[in-house]
Amino acid sequence: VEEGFTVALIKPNVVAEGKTDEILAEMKAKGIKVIAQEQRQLTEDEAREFYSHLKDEDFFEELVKFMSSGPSHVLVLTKGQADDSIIKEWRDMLGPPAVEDAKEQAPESLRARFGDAGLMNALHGSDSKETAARELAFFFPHMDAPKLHTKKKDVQRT
Ligand code: YYY
Ligand code: MG
Repeated sequence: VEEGFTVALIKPNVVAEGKTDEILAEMKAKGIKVIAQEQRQLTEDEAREFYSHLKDEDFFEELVKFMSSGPSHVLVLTKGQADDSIIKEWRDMLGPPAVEDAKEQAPESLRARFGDAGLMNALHGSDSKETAARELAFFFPHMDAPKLHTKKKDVQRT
């Protein structure tokens, strides 16, 4: 990949609340560009696969139900930089995973501002370069990561 990227999800609670455009505007204000995006409702099986690393957690089934409860907005994000700094930058914008912690520790963060409670933390961001590549393949299988540049005419750009 010539430009570092991360995979973000605006989760079903936020899409249902009609906050998608507001969050897209915040991304733009921070200089983040959207390489690809799609509104998509995960099936329970897809949610299980997406969060398969959490399958032994006691909250797993609840997480699967929530993530498949309505459409999510799936995004591939970049700042056009060659390195992977967008991964950490986006996660810093998200704040801590638990909404209660986000409100206490990072009140300006997106999870503090858009999260509901607990699991319903509004947004996802890939946690590493490897995860970003796996998640890109999961959501946009035609966008083979090393060929991102040559394939981008295939996907919606904003
Ligand atoms: O990557 P991130 O979303 O920040 O956290 P993960 O540890 O990957 O957890 C994924 C997902 O699971 C999180 O967004 C909410 C939920 N979750 C939870 O409800 N309770 C926890 N103790 C940990 C995670
Ligand atoms: Mg994670």
